Amino acid sequence: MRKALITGVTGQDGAYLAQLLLRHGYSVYGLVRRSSTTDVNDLRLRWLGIADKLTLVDGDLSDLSSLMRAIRQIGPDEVYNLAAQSFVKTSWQQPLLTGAVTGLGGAHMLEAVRIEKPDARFYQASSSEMFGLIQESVQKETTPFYPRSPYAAAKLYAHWMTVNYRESFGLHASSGILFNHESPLRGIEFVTRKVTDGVARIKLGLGHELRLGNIDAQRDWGHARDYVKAMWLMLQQEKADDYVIATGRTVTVRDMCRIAFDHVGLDMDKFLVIDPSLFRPAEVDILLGDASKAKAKLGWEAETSLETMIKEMVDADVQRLSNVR
Ligand code: NDP
Ligand code: GDR
Repeated sequence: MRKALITGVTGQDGAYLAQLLLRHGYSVYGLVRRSSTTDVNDLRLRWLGIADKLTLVDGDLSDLSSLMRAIRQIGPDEVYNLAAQSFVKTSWQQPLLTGAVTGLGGAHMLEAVRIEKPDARFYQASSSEMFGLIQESVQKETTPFYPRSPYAAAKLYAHWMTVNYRESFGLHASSGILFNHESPLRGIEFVTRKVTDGVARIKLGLGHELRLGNIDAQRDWGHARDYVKAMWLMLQQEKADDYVIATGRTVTVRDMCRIAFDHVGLDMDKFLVIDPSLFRPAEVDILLGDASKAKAKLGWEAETSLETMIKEMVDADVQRLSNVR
């Protein structure tokens, strides 16, 4: 039985990836950091009905010794590094923590693999945020990077370390440059989930407005369930490489929001409030990915439309909030 270790297993992608790997017959291990509320940190795994099907091991990305111990004990065939301080806006308030976890944490993982299990295949969760102030209207693997936040700068460091460990030490290390991907398991602070939760609250009479920042920003949004398949496919290739994963369609926050309001029959213009405090010190105005390399080499393509995904998220939030009323 193949063994996989996922860091960030309690997050959105970690939960979906664990589900996918279990379906493929893997023995799945998830790294979790210590928390005072251990009874809620596996909420997403429970939502997917897989909490009792994987093994959780203690560790923190900022503590190299805990990562080395975990890898030594498990002896994984595949390691997926998904853990990060992943909220871009917080990275301006906690730039050093973001650097330590999202950036240096990636190097810690690479070191732990190189020292303890150099034949393991390694996946690094890189991000379209690295393109930042965009240099080409459609971004692909060869597009120059220009990070616009402490988060993006930290991701860029981990990305180049992944490339460097592949080239220097021959590690089977791949980096997925994933564009935004969402789901009902998305953290509530990210804009799609904030919108679907807000719309559900208004629909149920639990809220009266939705406050957003820059609604002119454009993103290439896909579904997390589709995107974790690409992560797995990258590690099934004979040669490690880097891939852009995207839908090839970009939409404004405003239009994404309208899909959610329309779905429950509400007029967005009556409830949407622009709150300047939600604007960022520097913005990534538009992202649009070209995933043709992933299509050609991995046979991967996005399957879920933005409309289908937003409706699924609104419905899940309506159901969740109806249950707690
Ligand atoms: P989430 O924010 O949902 O999950 C982040 C995970 O990292 C959580 O499990 C969290 O644990 C864990 N974590 C945070 N800090 C540490 C630490 N110091 N040590 C160990 N674990 C830690 O992120 P997503 O699932 O959305 O994203 C997965 C990865 O992909 C991230 O690296 C993200 O930056 C990247 N990415 C995401 C994209 C997206 O659109 N979703 C796009 C491109 C890249 P806890 O539950 O304890 O907080
Ligand atoms: P992003 O996602 O920063 O692209 O990073 P987020 O959903 O936070 O923002 C997307 C865009 O929406 C605008 N926006 C708002 N965003 C939030 N969160 N809240 C608001 O109220 C709001 N109003 C407008 C933002 O300014 C931005 O332009 C995500 C994360 O998952 C990263 O970890 C990942 O690397 C990238 O996607 C790809």
